Amino acid sequence: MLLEGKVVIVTGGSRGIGQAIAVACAKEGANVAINYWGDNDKSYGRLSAVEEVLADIEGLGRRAIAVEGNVAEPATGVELVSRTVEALGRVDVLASNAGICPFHAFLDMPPSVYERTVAVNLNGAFYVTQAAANQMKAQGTGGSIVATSSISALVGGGMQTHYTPTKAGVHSLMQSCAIALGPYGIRCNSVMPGTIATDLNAEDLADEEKRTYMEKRIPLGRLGAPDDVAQCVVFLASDRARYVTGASLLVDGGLFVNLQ
Ligand code: RM4
Repeated sequence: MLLEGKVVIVTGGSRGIGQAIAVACAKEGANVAINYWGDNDKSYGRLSAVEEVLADIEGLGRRAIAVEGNVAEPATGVELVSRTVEALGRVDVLASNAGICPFHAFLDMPPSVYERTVAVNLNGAFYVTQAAANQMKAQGTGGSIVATSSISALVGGGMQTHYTPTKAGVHSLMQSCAIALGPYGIRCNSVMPGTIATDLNAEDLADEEKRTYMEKRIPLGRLGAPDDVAQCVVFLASDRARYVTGASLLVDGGLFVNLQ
């Protein structure tokens, strides 16, 4: 029970890595608020993505709320934090995770695709981190912020020229926030997932050749699962990582170091 009694916010918490983080934190004893956006609250005959996460967390005996909002809007983070405090009493951990990656070539990338990617991935991380940090500061008992950066903060992708700079930015944001928020006992770190099979890359990896190529590049021999990342977020969020701030943890099965 690494997060017993803690309150955790997860942005982009209805699917993919965020969903795994939300459930993993609940398994460790946390009450959880998830942010989501888009169609994830719509049920098409069965439980919606949001309902499913809430049910999973409640099934573990924890409390959960879901708050809709586009993290790119500065007001979303503020509302997310106040709704969390209202329902769950406080905020101890933020997993700043919401992100998009609409794979696209560089030379003809429309400004709208570029700008939306920066708005959600980087601006969103900034605004939500700012809102959560202000709440943690007011509580006076420290806190932990873990951002979902990416292996793409360190290496490029020809179809990701809009996305990789945002992930480098998220990593840099955590480094600077570690300095800005250290005096309040708020730790700021990032995880850098490699290739994790989620909805974000489902289309890209539906190409059998690309999928096999990626798998072959990974020394541990398989794509990552969302929970592989979530377990590392739990560690960084918990007191086990009490002296870790400004750090980043690659969670990539060895992909980054695999030159030859
Ligand atoms: C990652 C990396 C992965 C890709 C995801 C969407 O940072 O590039 O290979 O699947 O982004």
